[in-house]
Amino acid sequence: MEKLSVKKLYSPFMLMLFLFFLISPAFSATEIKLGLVTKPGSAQNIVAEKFKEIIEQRSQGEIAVKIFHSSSIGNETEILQQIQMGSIQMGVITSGPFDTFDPIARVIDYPFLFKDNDQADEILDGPLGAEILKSLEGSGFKGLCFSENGFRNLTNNKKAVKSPDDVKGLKIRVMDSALHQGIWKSLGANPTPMPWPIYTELEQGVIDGQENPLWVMEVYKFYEIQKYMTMTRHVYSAHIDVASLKWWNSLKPELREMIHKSIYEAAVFQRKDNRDKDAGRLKMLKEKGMQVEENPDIAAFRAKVADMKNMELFSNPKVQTLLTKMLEAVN
Ligand code: EAX
Repeated sequence: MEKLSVKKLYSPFMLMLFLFFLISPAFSATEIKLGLVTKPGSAQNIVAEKFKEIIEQRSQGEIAVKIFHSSSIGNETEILQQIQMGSIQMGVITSGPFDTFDPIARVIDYPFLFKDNDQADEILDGPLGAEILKSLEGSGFKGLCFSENGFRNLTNNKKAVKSPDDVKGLKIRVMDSALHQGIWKSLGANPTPMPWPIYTELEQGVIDGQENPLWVMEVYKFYEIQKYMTMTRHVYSAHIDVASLKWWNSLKPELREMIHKSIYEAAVFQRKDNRDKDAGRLKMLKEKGMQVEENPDIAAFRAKVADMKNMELFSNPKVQTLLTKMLEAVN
């Protein structure tokens, strides 16, 4: 057998190979896998695309974003689990499903909390929003900022709904969230938790209705299968834009700052985009034949959920304290 000579080891080829491995990390981009459950054109995907555009340009190739949309890597709860483990780096996820991981997220979705978009921005971009983002670190998430789904409205295929009396017995699909189930139980409906998407279930009548912001009725063509819409605006639905804490802690501070700044810019862009489009959407949904109740008896809806702050759902002291602060801040 031929002996491995020192001369061979130091051959020019070996030297080049060694040098290549030494410097290669400098050339390889950091890939961010980002998960979401909705499709192109959706609120979540608009945030993700904008973030990709900003960060890839700003980092001059150091960061590459790969978007996994349409539940291709799982539903919202499953994406969050992958983010916790660090196999997925980021997500644009509706606030509702976070409450399985940290009940603090419930506070955002408290019924009839924010009076309008400006108030939602002011509070979620301020110190109370920061408390929520910080709290998520306890579950392995780096909460970065809030983008939006928007104010949620009820649709159904059974009857026109003007007051909570009309809701009685309706089978309403809700997100995987104890709070959302609680809200619809308090309103007298029959809430059924189900992950996104839900078109087939609505079409087949497994559920009578659902609740979501206007963009959803447009992008998912719910006007084809839901006759009635009521502008309940019962919950302001945020997305929490998150990263895996494990991954985040492994990044250089400059990179963290760049990511944080870029996702926040994307979120601000998307909130405005979403709001700018709402009037046109309402018009279009009516043209498509939806029967819209624009002035439901909101006072009656509010009265049905007025006691929710005293429910078991909010009994955790950290959650109760934040909810109290929030309710004071919106008044
Ligand atoms: O954005 O599950 C839901 O109802 C969410 O709002 C959905 O992801 C659409």
